[in-house]
Amino acid sequence: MSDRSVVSGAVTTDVDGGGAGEIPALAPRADFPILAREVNGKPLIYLDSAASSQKPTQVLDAMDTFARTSYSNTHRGAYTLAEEATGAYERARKQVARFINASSVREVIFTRNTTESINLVARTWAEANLRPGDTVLTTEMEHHSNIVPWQLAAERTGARVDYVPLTDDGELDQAAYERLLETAKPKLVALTQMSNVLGTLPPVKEMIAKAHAMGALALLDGAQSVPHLPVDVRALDCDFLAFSAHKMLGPTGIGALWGRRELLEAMPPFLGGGSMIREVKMSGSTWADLPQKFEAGTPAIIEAVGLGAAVAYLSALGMEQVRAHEHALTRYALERLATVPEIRIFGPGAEARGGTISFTLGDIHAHDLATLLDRDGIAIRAGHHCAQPIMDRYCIPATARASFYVYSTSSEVDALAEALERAHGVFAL
Ligand code: C6P
Repeated sequence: MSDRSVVSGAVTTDVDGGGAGEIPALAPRADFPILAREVNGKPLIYLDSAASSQKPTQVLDAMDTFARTSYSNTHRGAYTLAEEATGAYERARKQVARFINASSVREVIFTRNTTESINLVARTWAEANLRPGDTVLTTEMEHHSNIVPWQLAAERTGARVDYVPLTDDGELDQAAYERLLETAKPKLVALTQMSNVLGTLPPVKEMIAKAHAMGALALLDGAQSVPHLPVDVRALDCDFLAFSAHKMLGPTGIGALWGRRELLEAMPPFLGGGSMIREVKMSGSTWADLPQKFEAGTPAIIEAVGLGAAVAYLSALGMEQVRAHEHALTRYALERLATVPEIRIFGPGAEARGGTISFTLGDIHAHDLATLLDRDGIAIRAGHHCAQPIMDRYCIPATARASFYVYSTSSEVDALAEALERAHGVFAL
């Protein structure tokens, strides 16, 4: 990684960003081989990092080298490769623990992704703790991964799910939140740290403090925050945090659940099988210590190494710089996109959001827009983004969504705005 990569959101002349007045990429674009390809004869402009980010050579090489030289199963053999593989896997856990400032490496459970991490809590903690009439409080702004597991838990336990409503500006209604804490007395508040549709960054620290004051635990969905902001579980004082490697420069197939040690220790296991036991008798079994208790079966070993390399790459960039870069780009994008005729941008202003912008353009369907932009080599996402309650709240079937990351530049924002202007012209005919 070059020294230049730590210059954040600066307005400079730069090979990674174009001419003077540009916001260059924070990370060297040459680190990301896929960004050199063309799509439909045009240079790829990748604006769908909120769905899945691209991987730098450093991550690809770390996985490749490990697979070529040190791969075997973990925690099982007494031979050299098994020790090396176990060491690499556990090093990745330490890197993740440090990245989120966990107080113990045992508090980091590797899962497949954010979805599995939340389901783990919604099966084990919820079944052990929820009783008929209890409430889990989530919000109208959540991804389905932070709604459906609680609905399923409620069906199994007789508890109910309540929702903090959204305001017209795409914020969580804080007065309603306080009312719901008072009236519903939830056992747990399940809250996103950043909306994957509106980009909103709710005031989670204050919301967690209020939840605790009312005796509720707080789970954070960090799928969109951990890749883009400094996240410190001790400073936030949350009880659980869920996130996915593939949105933070790492591979698919691995994510993490961080949980407070005493809570994880008290929770029953999630999946049963190899690796998660202390002793198995035909009359019954006992469980391994954390984190193995929650890691049944052969884990995603190569992917863990990739996640470790992704964390190292992001740490070298600096998460404050990542946030500053995306903030600068988002502020620029909100201004530039506002000049596109008939555009409607959802969510709050740049100060209260991350680098994800959802919009509609006149009555052009979001899917048509995404298809048209693809002809210009521009990748954006279209649909309900697994957040149908948000679509219902704003009475829309879908949005188009552009999202930024460490390799994004203001030239790409300009290309997006110009392509939208052309699309508007085509559909206006
Ligand atoms: N959002 C998007 O395009 P998984 O699929 O388990 O890695 O992540 C689920 C998830 C949970 N919470 C939030 C806030 C998310 O944004 C996501 C994934 C992608 O918005 C895919 S739908």
